Amino acid sequence: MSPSLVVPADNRPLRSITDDERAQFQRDGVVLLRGIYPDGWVDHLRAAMTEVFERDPAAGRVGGTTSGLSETGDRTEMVSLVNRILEHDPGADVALSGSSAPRGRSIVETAACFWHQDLRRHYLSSPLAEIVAILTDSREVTLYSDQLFLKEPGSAVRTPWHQDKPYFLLQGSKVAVCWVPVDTVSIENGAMGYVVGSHLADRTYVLSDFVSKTKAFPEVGGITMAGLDPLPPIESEPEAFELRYFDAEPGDVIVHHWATIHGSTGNVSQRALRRAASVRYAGDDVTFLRRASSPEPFRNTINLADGDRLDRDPHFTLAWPRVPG
Ligand SMILES: O=C(O)CCC(=O)C(=O)O
Repeated sequence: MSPSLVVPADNRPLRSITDDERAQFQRDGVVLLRGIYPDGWVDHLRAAMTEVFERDPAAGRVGGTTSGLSETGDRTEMVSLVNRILEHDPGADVALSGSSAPRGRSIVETAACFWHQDLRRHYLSSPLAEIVAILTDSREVTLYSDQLFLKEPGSAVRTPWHQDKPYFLLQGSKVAVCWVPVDTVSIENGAMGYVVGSHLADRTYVLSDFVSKTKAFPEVGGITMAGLDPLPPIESEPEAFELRYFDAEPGDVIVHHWATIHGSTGNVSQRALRRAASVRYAGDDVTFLRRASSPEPFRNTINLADGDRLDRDPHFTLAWPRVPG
């Protein structure tokens, strides 16, 4: 085992969370916690992510997003996808930063925590679950799933504006997403941006297809957008919204509420790699919901009924309070 994959002994955050940070999470739907994540845990995450990104991309695929039966998650390489779209339709509405053709790789790896044991251990043993317990005021926190993002220099592909809620097989209000960078992140290589306060609208929006600026996710494999609200016009009227972008360093963690609209810039830098893990946790009032809009690659493998506690299915594990061992 690589020395970086040895789990650090100390699993507490580096500092306490202030009352002001808790209030920001509640009020704005997002908070940047600077200098809270210990170096040893950042190194551990970086090593685990590197293993995932560098594995054979064809390994172990079952069916991906279409069947909903994948136990090995799903990977999309966005640069090839965008270039294929542009080849067929040079005027396509793809979400890019800058005007150069995208190059390098931009990977979105969904649900690696279901097959990569070091990542799973990370999410269950690191300080993240305790941070979520504090911000959501929860006695218990369960690991739901994860997504890993790699944006290589020049890849330019933005993450379009979207809300996580319609993607997740959950109901309740205490769902929080920890965005954990393992590289220095700026507006040039993929800063996260949030629509401040958008979680308070009590709406569930049509899913983004994750490639274009405004197109909806395709209704394939039983997925439907029926009953969802159209996403607000952030692309066409950005001045009408309070948009907040964050620079971030390894050691910082950004936590957003699952109903907060967010996205990120593309990597237009010459050399600055940008990798981050997005780790999704459910707090006290959250139960399972077989959501018709959800494209989760594992959605048809879950043996739960609506309203069930998540940890009755082995895909979802209680992360806080920590179980010894
Ligand atoms: O890292 C990114 O570009 C997007 C992250 C994201 O959408 C999320 O954490 O839910």
